Amino acid sequence: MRGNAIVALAVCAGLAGAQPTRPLAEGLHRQVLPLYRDLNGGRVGSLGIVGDSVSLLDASYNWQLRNHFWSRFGSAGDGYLALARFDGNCGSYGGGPRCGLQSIRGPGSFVSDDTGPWEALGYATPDGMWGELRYDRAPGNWTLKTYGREVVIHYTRRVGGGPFHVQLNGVLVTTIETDLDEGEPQAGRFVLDTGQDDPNTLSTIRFEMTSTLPVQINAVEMRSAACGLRYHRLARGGCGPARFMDSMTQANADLLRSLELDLLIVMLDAAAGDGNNQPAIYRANLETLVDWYRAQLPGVRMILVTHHPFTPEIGPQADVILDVARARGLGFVNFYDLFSGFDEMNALGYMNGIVHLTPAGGAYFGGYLYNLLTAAADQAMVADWNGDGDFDFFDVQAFLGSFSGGGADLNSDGVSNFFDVQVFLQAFSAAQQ
Ligand SMILES: [Ca+2]
Ligand SMILES: [Ca+2]
Repeated sequence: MRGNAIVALAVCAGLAGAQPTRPLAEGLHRQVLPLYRDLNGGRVGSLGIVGDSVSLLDASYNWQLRNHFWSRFGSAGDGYLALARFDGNCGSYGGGPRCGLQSIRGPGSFVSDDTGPWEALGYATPDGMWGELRYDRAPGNWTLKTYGREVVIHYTRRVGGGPFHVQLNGVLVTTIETDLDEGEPQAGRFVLDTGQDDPNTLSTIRFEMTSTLPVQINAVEMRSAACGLRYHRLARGGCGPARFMDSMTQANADLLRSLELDLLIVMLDAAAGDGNNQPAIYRANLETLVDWYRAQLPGVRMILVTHHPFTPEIGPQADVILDVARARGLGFVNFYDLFSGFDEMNALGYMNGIVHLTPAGGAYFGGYLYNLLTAAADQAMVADWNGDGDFDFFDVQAFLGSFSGGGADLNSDGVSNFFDVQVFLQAFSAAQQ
């Protein structure tokens, strides 16, 4: 009896003292498969990242992640980029790689902030960001220099909106009407063919309003003539799930669908409206937002990523993110447990201030995430042997068929033997997790 009691006590003490261990990654294989199938198949792979300033700034991990994809698979263009206060750079200034366009704002042109609370015009956009032309004695106008063979102009149609001209390299291309008779704002888009096949040459696009009515133009989406990765920046500084919930609108849903995403990464910590470090409120908001994306973007795979450990408050949020991902069968990536905290990351030269990343920090986390996603994808493509997007018995059957036909040399040593079976089973087992 006494022995049993001691054992029971020890077990309880052991449980009470045990720290919950979060995996560094989970459930990635299923999520990355469509993106890498497109990329490996010589098609366009479309990736969006919903995030805060950590997924916005030019030195950050997101551009470095994109560059890894570009160097292996090519660039399908610079993607969606909002016309906000920070609209990237062309590589001519700033601390990071090329991340966008060159904006020459004329009189009567206004932009949203890139940080903090949403304004009403932002409800129609994925990141709360927008540009607007207004009439102030003269028609407002705006000139952009963009990359890409095609430039998709994302504007908003709304009651009271006016028409605007689109010029390409000084020549009038079209006049777009943004008025609606009634109802909620709607997503509008115009695909402009620049005729420019060189992905590194800028085209000059000019918008000019043609009445006294305001015109809302939110973003350009830059599409190169080539295949490869197209990365869409969908981030806004200082915002968590509660802020992004302002954009759970029909206009934004239609805009997001038009990006034809293969994979959506969500990396949001608790910010204003998320309960001031009360994990239950953060959880409810994250669930609401993630479930809205899942409902509006059926078939788009999703990975939830924690922040790096710049503050211990990220820890409980990492637990929430893992739970939310697990309950929905989404992917999970855990930056939080990669380092012990700010001091360690700062000593490595990764921190710019107390939250943001230096170019070295951006390079580290971008490279780390790329390797993680790519390793999962390499296994996923082996595990889904019959190429139907699922990992199941039929893949085992199909693999054994290939194996007995001598066509399963997975380790590239010239023969199909037991070691190739091992590679397949390892990939298949990892893909099930
Ligand atoms: Ca399969
Ligand atoms: Ca072999």
